[in-house]
Amino acid sequence: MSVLRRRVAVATASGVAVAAGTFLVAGFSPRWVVVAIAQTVLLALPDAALAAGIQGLGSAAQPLLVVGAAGLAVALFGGLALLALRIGRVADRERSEVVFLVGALQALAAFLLAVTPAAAVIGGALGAAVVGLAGASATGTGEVSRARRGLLRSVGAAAAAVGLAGAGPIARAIDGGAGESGGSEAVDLDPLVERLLAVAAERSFDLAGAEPLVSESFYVVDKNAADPEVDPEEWSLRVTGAVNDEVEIDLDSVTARPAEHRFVTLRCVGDPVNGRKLDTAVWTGVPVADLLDEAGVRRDGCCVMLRAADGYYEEFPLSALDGGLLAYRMNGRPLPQGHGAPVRALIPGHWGEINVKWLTEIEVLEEEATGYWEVRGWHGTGPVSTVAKLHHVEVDDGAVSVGGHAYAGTRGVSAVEVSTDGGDTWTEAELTERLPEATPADASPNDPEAVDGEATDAWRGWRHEYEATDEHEVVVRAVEADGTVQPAAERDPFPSGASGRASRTVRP
Ligand SMILES: Nc1nc2c(c(=O)[nH]1)N[C@H]1C(S)=C(S)[C@@H](COP(=O)(O)O)O[C@H]1N2
Ligand SMILES: [Mo]
Repeated sequence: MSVLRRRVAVATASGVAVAAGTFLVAGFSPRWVVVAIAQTVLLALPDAALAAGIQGLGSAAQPLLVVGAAGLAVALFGGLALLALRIGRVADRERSEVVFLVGALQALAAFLLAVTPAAAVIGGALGAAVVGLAGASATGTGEVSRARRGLLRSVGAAAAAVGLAGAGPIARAIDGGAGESGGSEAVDLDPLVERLLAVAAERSFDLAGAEPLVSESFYVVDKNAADPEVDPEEWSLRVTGAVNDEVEIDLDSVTARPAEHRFVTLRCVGDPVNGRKLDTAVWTGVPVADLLDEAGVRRDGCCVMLRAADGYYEEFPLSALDGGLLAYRMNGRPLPQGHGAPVRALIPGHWGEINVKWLTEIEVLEEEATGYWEVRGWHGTGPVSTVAKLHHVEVDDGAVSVGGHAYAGTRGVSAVEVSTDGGDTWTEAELTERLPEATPADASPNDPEAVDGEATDAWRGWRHEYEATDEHEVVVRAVEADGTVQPAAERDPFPSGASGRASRTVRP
C-alpha cells in the first residue's frame, strides 16, 4: 500500500471516529454532526422537485438522507485530518503536535456544525486518537511493517468507536427506553380513553393488510432528519400578531384546561391514492379557540402562521383554526416525540401539513403568507381530498374479500362503492359504524354519552366479499355525505394531493 493510500485510510478512520464520538454524546438528535449535515443539505436544496421527494417519500427518505450525510461527515472530518497531516509535513512539526492539530480542527468543525461542546471535544479526541495510533503510518515515515501495524491499530480504534457508539442506543433500547410510540412504557391508560379504544376495536373490521380503526403504526412525515428535542418544562405556546393581548402559556396551563378526547384522521398531501400516509388516533387536547378568545383576535386578522420548534411554519386562513385542537396525548399516552411532543395542532379536515407538530407560536396575520412546503412548491394547506384505500385483497378459491379505509375530511364518508369490472358497474361495500365524537376528558367512562355521536373528521373502514372465477379489475371509490363521488381523474400527489381511484387486478 502506498504512503498516500495509507494516509487516506487513516484519515477516513479518523473521520469515522469523529462521527461515532459525536454520536456517543449527542445520540440521534439534531445535535449530532451527521444530522446537522443532513439538515444543512436539506436547506441547501432549492429544487422544488427534491423537496417534493421529502414529503412524497416521507420516512423512507430520512434513512437515505442520513446515510448520505454520514458519508459527507466522514469526508469532512477525514479531509481535516489529511489537512492537518499535510500542515504537519510542510511545517515539519512533531507527530504529537500534528495529532493535536487533527483533533483541534475536527472539534472546531464539529462545534461549528452542531454547537455541542461536549460532543465536539469527544469527537475531536477520538479522531485525533485514531491518527495518533497510526503512528508512522500517518506521517509516512518509518518502515513498512510498522506502518501497516499502525494502520491496523487506527482502523481498529475507529471500529471500536463505532461499536461503542452503536452500543449506547442498543443498551438504552434493551433498558426499555420509550420507543417511537412510547408504547413500551407502562402507562396507566385513562379509563375513558381505554373505553374509546375498545369501542374503536369493536367497530373495526379485522382485515389482513389494513389497519384497525385506530392505527397500530401511525405514519410520520416531517422535514427533519431527526426530531427536535423540546423540553416540556421549557416549552411555551405564544399567541402573537393581530391580537389585542399577546398570550403565552406553558404546558401545565395547557393540561389544566378542560380537555377532550377526539378521534382524528390525518393524511399527508404526499400520500398516493393507495398510499399509507393516512392514519387515525384518539387525541387528547384543548380547543385552540379558547386561547384565541383570550388573546382577542383583531378584526384585521385574516390568517394564521403556526410555527414550531424545528423551524417549521405553515400559514392558512384563521377560519380553519375553528375547531382546532392543541393535542398533548395520543391514544392515551403522552404525545410521542415524533408526533410533535409536547403539543401539536390538529386542524379538522385539512391536509396533514398544517397539523403543526412541536408547536410554539400561533401568529395572527393581517395578510396571507407562504408556508414551509408552499415555498417548496406544494399546495397543501387546504381541505383534504376524499379517498378510499384498497389495502386488503384476499382470494380463497373463488371467494374474494377486499377492504380498506375511506376518508373525506369533515365532509364525511357516506358510502364506499366497489367495482369488480374495472369501473363499469358499482356495488355498495359494508362500512364500519362511525367512530364516536369528541368526549369531555372528565366524563365518566361508564357514561353512555361518552361514546355517543359521530366523529366529524375520522375515517371509516369498508369491506366487500364476493365470488369470482376469472381475472378482473377491482376499483373502489368513496362517496361523501352530500353524494359527491371520489373523482376518477388521475393526478400525482405533487403539488396538491393525489387524485384517482385505487384499483387491483385480482386472479382467483
Ligand atoms: N413542526 C412540524 N410539523 C409538521 C411537519 C414538520 O415537518 N414539522 N410535517 C407536517 C406534515 S407534512 C404532515 S403530513 C404531518 C404528519 O404528522 P405525523 O408525522 O404525526 O403523522 O405533520 C405536519 N406537521
Ligand atoms: Mo404531509
